[in-house]
Amino acid sequence: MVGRTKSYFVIILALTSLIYGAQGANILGLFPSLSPSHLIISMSVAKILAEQGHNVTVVTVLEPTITHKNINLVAVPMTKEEIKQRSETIGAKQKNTSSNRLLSILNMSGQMDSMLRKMADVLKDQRVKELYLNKGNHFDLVISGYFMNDYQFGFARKVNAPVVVLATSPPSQMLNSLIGNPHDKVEKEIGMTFGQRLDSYINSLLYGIFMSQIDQRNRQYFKEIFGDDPTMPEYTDILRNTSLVFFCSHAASEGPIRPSNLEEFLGNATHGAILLSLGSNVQGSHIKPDTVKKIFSVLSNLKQRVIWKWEDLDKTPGKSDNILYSRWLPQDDILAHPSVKLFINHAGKGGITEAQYHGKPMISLPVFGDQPGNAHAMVKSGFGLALSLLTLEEEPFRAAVQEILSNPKYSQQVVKFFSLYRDRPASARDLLIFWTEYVIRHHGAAHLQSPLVHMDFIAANNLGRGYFSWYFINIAESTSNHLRKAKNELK
Ligand SMILES: *[C@@H]1O[C@H](CO)[C@@H](O)[C@H](O)[C@H]1NC(C)=O
Ligand SMILES: *[C@@H]1O[C@H](CO)[C@@H](O)[C@H](O)[C@H]1NC(C)=O
Ligand SMILES: *[C@@H]1O[C@H](CO)[C@@H](O)[C@H](O)[C@H]1NC(C)=O
Ligand SMILES: *[C@@H]1O[C@H](CO)[C@@H](O)[C@H](O)[C@H]1NC(C)=O
Ligand SMILES: CC(=O)N[C@H]1CO[C@H](CO)[C@@H](O)[C@@H]1O
Repeated sequence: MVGRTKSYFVIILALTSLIYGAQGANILGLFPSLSPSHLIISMSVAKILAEQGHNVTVVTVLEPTITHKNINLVAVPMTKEEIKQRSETIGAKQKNTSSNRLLSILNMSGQMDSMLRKMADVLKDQRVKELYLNKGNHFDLVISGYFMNDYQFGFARKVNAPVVVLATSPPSQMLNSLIGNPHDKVEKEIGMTFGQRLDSYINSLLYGIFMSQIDQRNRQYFKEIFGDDPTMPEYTDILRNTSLVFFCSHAASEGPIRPSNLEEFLGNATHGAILLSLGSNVQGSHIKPDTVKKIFSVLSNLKQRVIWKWEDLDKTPGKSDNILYSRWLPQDDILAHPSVKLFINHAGKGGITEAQYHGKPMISLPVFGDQPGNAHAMVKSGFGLALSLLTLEEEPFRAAVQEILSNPKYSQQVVKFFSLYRDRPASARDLLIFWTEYVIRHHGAAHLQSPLVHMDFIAANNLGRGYFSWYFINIAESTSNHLRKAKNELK
């Protein structure tokens, strides 16, 4: 009797470990992005998994500020020359943009070349190759930090583990094909005019050109890095192996570190405070001196206190009693402070999400990449205003600051959002842990994948199966709708 109970017990234990058995897994994070803000998010994810008892190995270029004793770091730092070049590239982006969209998109991919090059070189580094050459290593999962680097999935194949993509951005067209999401050629929005829809369509075509360039480059890097291995599957098949994509929903707090002078500065701010931070890529020295002067002129004349993220404390934009410059800021903690009434940012996804999380209205000064799009979405949601940093003028900037400080509608709107945002069945942390372990438990969880990932264009769009005419009618119908609406607008 006793023996039988014991064996039941063993069976139950075995079953439980089958269902819940993802403890102490070996997880490999490939995070070679050269953007410090991406690394903060990726390392937060690594830390959460390490805290769960997983053995996490991460490959990075930049030195992470977030660490944990269960995280093994494989660092492939940039050379001095590479650091200099990168700073110049970002500086060039602030100072020179073409008004021609096609040219500037082509140019953007050109400028990104050196960043992508470095990321590809990281995978060729002997320290990194050892991870699969050393047969003693075993990985249950690869987390691929996303930065237009799909060739990186080849690494997951090398260590024979499922791959999860960690995107430090909102859902975007770039990620759609990986998980079989359909492409929307035109943004869907109530009340869009024909002109706006046309504009949105042209944008999506230009984006397509940009993406095909990136795709070509990825194919070339894939060949360079893994071409010596004849057992490697085709690149196209490698792309169809993504188990899951994590989008960035809310950057984890960097902890309760708050330099006491900041605490005091905010605590004493009887008229409220403003936080100005243009993110980790854009440094003060990258902004045109003239623009800095204009920003200073507006902010130094306010009765609100201002915390301004600025690297070179020997050469600040100017002295003013209400402005405190700081090289590094616990941004999340500052935004949580009740004194803060406005967050001036560069429309990075991380910063906007943090402001939304703390219910703070914003002024965004986007520069490049996903920033203009993030700023547009933020303004549309009613959380604040946006002005281009490249063409910033004093008066519109002053007016925008006054508008946000005096008109409560922005703060009300973002507070409304934040009460919805925080009201969820599980925290982002719990969801991350659950789905990561789920993919490990089910060896890639291929059943989660959309069949569209494995279908070509014709099959995916039901062409050639008698649906052809239906498809066309649909197009004709929506086109005539567009035309009717356009005519009404002209009247
Ligand atoms: C911007 O680019 C133009 C050519 O496209 C060049 O003439 C100009 O000097 C550049 N400006 C800066 C600030 O680099
Ligand atoms: C493209 O970028 C380079 C810097 O990388 C800049 O010198 C050039 O003027 C840009 N051209 C256009 C058309 O924007
Ligand atoms: C953690 O992973 C690394 C890299 O695969 C490996 O060298 C190390 O032995 C692992 N540690 C444990 C405790 O499994
Ligand atoms: C804040 O106020 C306290 C007391 O009211 C004062 O001692 C302190 O110097 C003030 N700090 C700043 C930064 O103004
Ligand atoms: C989601 C998916 O298709 N995963 C597959 C990726 O490749 C490995 C090994 O080749 C398979 O075992 C997974 O099922």
